[in-house]
Amino acid sequence: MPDKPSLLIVNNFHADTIARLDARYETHHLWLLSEAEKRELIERLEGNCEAAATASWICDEIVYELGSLRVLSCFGVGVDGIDFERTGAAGIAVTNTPDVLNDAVADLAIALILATTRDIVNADRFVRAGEWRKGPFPFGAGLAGRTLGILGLGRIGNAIVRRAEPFGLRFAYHNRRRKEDVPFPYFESARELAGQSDILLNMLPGGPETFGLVDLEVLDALGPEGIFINVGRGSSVNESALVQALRHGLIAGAGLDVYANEPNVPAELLTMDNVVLMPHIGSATVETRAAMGNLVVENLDSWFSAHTLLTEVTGN
Ligand code: NAP
Ligand code: 8YV
Repeated sequence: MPDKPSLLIVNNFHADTIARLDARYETHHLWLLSEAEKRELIERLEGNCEAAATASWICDEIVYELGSLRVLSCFGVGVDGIDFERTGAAGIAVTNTPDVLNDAVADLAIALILATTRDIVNADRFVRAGEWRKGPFPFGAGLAGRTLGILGLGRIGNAIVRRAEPFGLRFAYHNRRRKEDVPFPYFESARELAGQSDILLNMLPGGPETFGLVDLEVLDALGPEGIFINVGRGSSVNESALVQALRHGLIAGAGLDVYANEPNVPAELLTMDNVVLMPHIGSATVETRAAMGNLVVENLDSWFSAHTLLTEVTGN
C-alpha cells in the first residue's frame, strides 16, 4: 500500500506544479497513456483515488468515470474545460485559481490596448525596415477621453480598470446583471456596449452561455474607428465575423490573446497588419504560474488534511 494519497494528474498543465505533486502524492500521469491504458488505470484506481488535478480549460472525459473521485483541482480560473453537469451529478467538488492571475492578465490587456491604438508592432517593423528615413510613421489614437467598454467586468476586468484609469480612459460595461457598486454606465447587451465604446475588451468566460456572443452585429456597432481586444476566451467570439469586420473596415483593429481553436489561429488573421496576435500568454509570468500552481497544491493539501477547499467553484 502506498503511504501517500493517490492523485490522478489528467494533463501536463505546468511542469513545476506537477513535480511538486509528484513529490507529495502517489501520482498517475493520465496524459502519457494510450486510451486502453487510461481505461485500465481508471479501473485500477476505483475506490483508491479521490482526487485529480487538471488544466481548467481542458480535461479528459474519462476522469468522470472514476466513481471514487471527490475533488478536481484545476490550474486556471476559466473552468470551461470542466463538465459541471457531470461533476455535480457525481458529487465531485471543483477548484480553480482565481485572483492570483489578475495582475498578469490585466497587464497584458493594457499591453494590447497600447499595442493596437499606437500600432506598436508595425512601428517596430517600420524602424527595422529602414522606412523611418523616408518619412514619419502614421499617427495613432490617444486614450484620454476615450471609452473602454468591458464585456465581463469581474476580477480581471476590475484590475484592468485600475490600470487604465491613469490613462484618462472612461469605462462602461456589460455583465448579465448591473453591479450596484460599479459607477460606470451599464449596458444590457454587448451590442449596446459596443455602440458606446471606442475600445471593446472581452473578458468573458467561455462555455455555452457566451459562445459566439461577439458577432458581426456587435463588431459593426463598435464602428470603423473601434478596436476589439480579447483576453477572455476565443469561443465567445465569432472568429469569421471578426475576420470579416477587420477585412472590410467595420472595425479598425484588434488585439487578441485567445482564439476559438487554440493553438490554431485563423489563417486570415496572420496576414492582417491591423491585428496584434498573442499566444494565450495572459497569465504567463513565472511568478503568476507559480502562484496558480500553489493554489492547485493547497486545495489538494487542504482536502486531504481537513476535507475543506480554498477556492471551490460551481460553474464557469
Ligand atoms: P470573473 O471574476 O468571474 O468575471 C467574469 C465576469 O463576466 C463576471 O463579472 C460576470 O458577471 C460576467 N459574465 C459571465 N457570464 C456572462 C454572460 N453570459 N454575459 C455577460 N456577462 C457575463 O472572472 P475573471 O477571473 O475576471 O476571469 C474571466 C475570464 O478570463 C475567465 O473565465 C477566463 O476565461 C479568462 N482568462 C483568460 C486568461 C488569459 O490568459 N488570457 C487568463 C485568465 C482568465 P455576471 O455574473 O454579473 O454576469
Ligand atoms: C491559462 C487561463 O490557465 O486561467 C485561465 O483561465 O486562460 C490561463 O491562465 C493559461 O493560459 C494556461 O495555459
